[in-house]
Amino acid sequence: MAHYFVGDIQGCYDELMRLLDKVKFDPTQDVLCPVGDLVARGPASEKVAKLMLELGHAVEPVLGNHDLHLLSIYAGLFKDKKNDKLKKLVQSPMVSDYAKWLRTQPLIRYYPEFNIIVSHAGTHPFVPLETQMELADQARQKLASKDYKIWLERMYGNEPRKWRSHLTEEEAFRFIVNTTTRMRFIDDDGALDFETKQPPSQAPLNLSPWFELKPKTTTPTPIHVFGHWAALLGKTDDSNFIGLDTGCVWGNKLTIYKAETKEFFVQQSLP
Ligand SMILES: [Mn+2]
Repeated sequence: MAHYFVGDIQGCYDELMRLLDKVKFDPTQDVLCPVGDLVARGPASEKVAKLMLELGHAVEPVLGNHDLHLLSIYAGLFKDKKNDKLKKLVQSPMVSDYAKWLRTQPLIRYYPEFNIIVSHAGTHPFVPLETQMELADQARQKLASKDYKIWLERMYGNEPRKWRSHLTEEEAFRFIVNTTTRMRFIDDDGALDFETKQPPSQAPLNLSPWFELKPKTTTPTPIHVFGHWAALLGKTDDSNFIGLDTGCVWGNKLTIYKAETKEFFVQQSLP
């Protein structure tokens, strides 16, 4: 049995299948752990969605911003934009099953056997991990509930940028969704920044990539596995932060990390 963490698939079905072949993925024994953004922007989101439903217990994803956005489109809050390339999936008869499955998936997973924490964008270095895991679990329950449309509507917006213990339920929900699915840069005060689009080397001086800020705690932090930031091409300069979004949908690569052996496997984007 092996755990295969895979970067942002974004509808790149053929590349995913080649990689699964390469690692000899066996759904009766192994687990595929996508780091979010399973669909959108790529050529075959509907095939990826179908595969996820077929894999059943052999797949353990966390939600990314595009996965949440698909749920909002499915819920009728938005029309799918041409760039999203979600039309086939949204019109497919299995979309209701896929949305139902997606709604029960978490924002954060923790694998104690590897001391690995997984989320799509990352976790906030200044907020205790236990707090974030609790908030993420509350968010999962909201999205799995019959009130999920209300919570999807409340999800949109950049505020609050900073964590405080007296946020309202809605503010806390938005904070944990934004942190785990959209975060890239954080300022010196710990406020999330969503405006900066530059790579880390060209970012304003008061901003740092979330994984470069040291947590205000003495307990050792787990190994973080994340996606979302294709411009990094997986590079964090810190082996405790494993970036798996290597930009397959942008013509680069899809990456798998096998936790048992700490090996990386890559598949070049197909023409
Ligand atoms: Mn993303």
